Amino acid sequence: MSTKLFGEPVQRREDPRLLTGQGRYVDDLGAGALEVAFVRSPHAHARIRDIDVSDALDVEGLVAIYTWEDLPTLLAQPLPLLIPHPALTHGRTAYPLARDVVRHVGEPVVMVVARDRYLAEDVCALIQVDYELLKPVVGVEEAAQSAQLVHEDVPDNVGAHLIQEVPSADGLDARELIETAPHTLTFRLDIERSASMPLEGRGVYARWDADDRSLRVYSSTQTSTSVRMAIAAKLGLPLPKVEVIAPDVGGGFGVKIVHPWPEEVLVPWAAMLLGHEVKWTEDRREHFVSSAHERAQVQFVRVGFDDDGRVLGLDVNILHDHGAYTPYGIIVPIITSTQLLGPYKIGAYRVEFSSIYTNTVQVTPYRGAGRPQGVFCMERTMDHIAEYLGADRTAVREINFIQPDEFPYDQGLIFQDGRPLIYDSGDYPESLRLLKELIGWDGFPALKAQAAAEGRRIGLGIGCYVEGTGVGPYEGGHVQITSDGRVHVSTGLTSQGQGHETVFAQIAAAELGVPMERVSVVTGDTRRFGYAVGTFASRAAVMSGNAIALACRKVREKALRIAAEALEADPRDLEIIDGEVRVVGSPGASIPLATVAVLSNPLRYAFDSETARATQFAGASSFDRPPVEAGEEPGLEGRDYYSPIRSTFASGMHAAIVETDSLTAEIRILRYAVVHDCGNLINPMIVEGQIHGGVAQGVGGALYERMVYDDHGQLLNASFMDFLMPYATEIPSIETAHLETPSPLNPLGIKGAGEAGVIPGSAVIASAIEDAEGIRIDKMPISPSELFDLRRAATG
Ligand code: MCN
Repeated sequence: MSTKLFGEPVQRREDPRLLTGQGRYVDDLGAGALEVAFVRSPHAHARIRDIDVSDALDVEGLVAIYTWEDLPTLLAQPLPLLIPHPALTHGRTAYPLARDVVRHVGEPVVMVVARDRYLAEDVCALIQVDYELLKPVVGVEEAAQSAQLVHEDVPDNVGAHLIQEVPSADGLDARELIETAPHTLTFRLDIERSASMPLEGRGVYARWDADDRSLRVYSSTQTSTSVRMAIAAKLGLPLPKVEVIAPDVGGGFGVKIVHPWPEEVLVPWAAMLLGHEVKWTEDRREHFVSSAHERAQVQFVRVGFDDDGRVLGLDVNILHDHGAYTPYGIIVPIITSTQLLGPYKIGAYRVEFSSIYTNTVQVTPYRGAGRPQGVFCMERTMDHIAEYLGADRTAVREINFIQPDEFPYDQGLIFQDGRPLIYDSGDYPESLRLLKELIGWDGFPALKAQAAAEGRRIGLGIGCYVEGTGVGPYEGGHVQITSDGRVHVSTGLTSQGQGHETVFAQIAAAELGVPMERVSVVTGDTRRFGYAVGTFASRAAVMSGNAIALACRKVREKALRIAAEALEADPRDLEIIDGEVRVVGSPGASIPLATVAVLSNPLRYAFDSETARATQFAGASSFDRPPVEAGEEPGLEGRDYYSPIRSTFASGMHAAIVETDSLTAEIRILRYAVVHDCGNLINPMIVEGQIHGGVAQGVGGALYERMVYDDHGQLLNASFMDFLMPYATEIPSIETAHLETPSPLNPLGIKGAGEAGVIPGSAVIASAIEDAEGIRIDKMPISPSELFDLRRAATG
């Protein structure tokens, strides 16, 4: 492979389109479609006694009103539980429209279809739902002790309970080792609820072709292939009669991987039933109360360690707030418990979690997916050990690091993909060295003393993580070179802003030896590629990147074979440069890939795109066209799949310097440094952009963002007026250094990068505030008023 494009900071080719308003999002489509609005539950827990639509029926422009009772049998079932797990003994999912009980504010109860959204909303306001109020269960600790049940048949509100244990090399368990350790610490950590907040909410637009009995659905989804399967199954249609397309998607951050959302099956169903285009666009309040949240965990930690800070035993007990339903299984607490150990090898580990139902919005993965909570746990542990021993925080980390010569390193756990959690490669001591250099770790005490002399409080924090990325089972790529020499690449997974059009074109151009301008990329369109898993778990680069590279290699081989015949050369003597197949060392002997594409098809036509005329090539008459040989396929195209034996593990370390105002307790980030290792970089500029976006979300999670529920299960801050997201002004410029330890598991040696930036945010900021203030920070996010209260409590 030519390395010219692979690894280059190529500008994102999608940006001119997206930044100048040329993007095509779901709501840009379907002018003239009927529009949908939902009556959603205003109560956190209630039984539906009656739904009275009589006042709504006379509204001019109303087309249809549907409740659960109107749904056909397949649609009237609960939505699928996507990732079952033996520990999830009481998995529960919602009905597309509530059947008899609503379990969180925002649950859809009635669907209204009208001429436009305004009318649909007016109709919703006239529908009377009679509710019998039930006592809501709010707060994970309250739920774990409450006699009140979210689901009548789920005792103690416990959906899942799982213990994983990794004994020490000599067979001792974590609790034994903690009991006998020279030092022990016990503490509690809290992380509040937050959520993905993509600029574009969810949205669905469906067209039914009654003659063809086929559906075309546009959805703002992270997985068009799975939405397609769900629609076909739920609406009783053959798969080939359903097409699902993810057009431009304005961010997903995890929430759009859930499938099908109720709206994704209800809107196409209405389109079929009404024989008319139908669409629904989520509004912001709906996104707050009707999609999904994450984070929300309470963790009880007990750790035993020696005089040097070496961890001998770690015992973590996690209460995970799962909200009302578990459509995505227990992936989040599984990731927390298995990824928590980060770059460290510890004596023995025990982790236990209980996944608890509450009458709040359901919890599914949000960028980082359980890792920010795990890293908060492990990194707080490292800081607390250092504080106890009076040791440098980096020294305690270093002594626990897995060393470069210990890879592959088996953590002895089972990862989210059901496979052993084995780290493939990394160099944690070198990452730390780079980070300390970047942030000026060793010089910080002098800076701090100087600031103190000026009456200012500054603190330095650190956070390290390892992140399983590129989760299987597979992804595919298709590559076609047409007779104009253009290269058409498609892969089934979707894009939400990660820059896939650019990086996949870089890979294809580098593999095929063609200029990048000749390569076009399509993602998330089941018409072009029908098999895919989706975009989550920082997997697109590893999975589709490698699949596209493999497909390119097939096409390249075929091109060389055909060209060798035409040039009367040995394929081994050929190279492809600038879209031309050349005989190495004979500059005159060459043939353009465009011509090879013509030769690859027995028809041997070349279409001139300017005159729209077909030209018969190389004197081939209609009588002497060669046959398609056995084992051969016409066309210069190829398809391949990449399916890894297990995930690959990226890693990184962040450091931040914060200043806390000595009067107001306002918290300001002065510097933020990142060392990141995602194996070989396809595009360093894109990876940096991903890190910057992630860090911004990490800062949001550490200092601003939280879902505030009252005791009635009402979300009090369900708008951007009250849910504080950081502006650009709150995000410091981010200093980044890359380390590249290639993954030995995949042909391109890459690991994922899409979530990395967000993962250690809370850990790093907590560490820095603690350093500035000398007060334990064990609960995030933290606001100035909370810091102020902590100060007061500390000084009595
Ligand atoms: N990349 C690279 N070299 C590597 C690894 C990655 O150049 N060694 C590039 C990739 O080619 C891709 C980007 O970095 O352009 C992220 O790659 P990857 O880590 O494979 O992540 P995915 O593409 O699978 O994206 C998913 C990931 C997740 S899980 C969330 S959540 C997330 C994220 O990416 N949501 C995002 N980044 C987002 N960025 C935007 N703008 N919007 C979202 O919704």
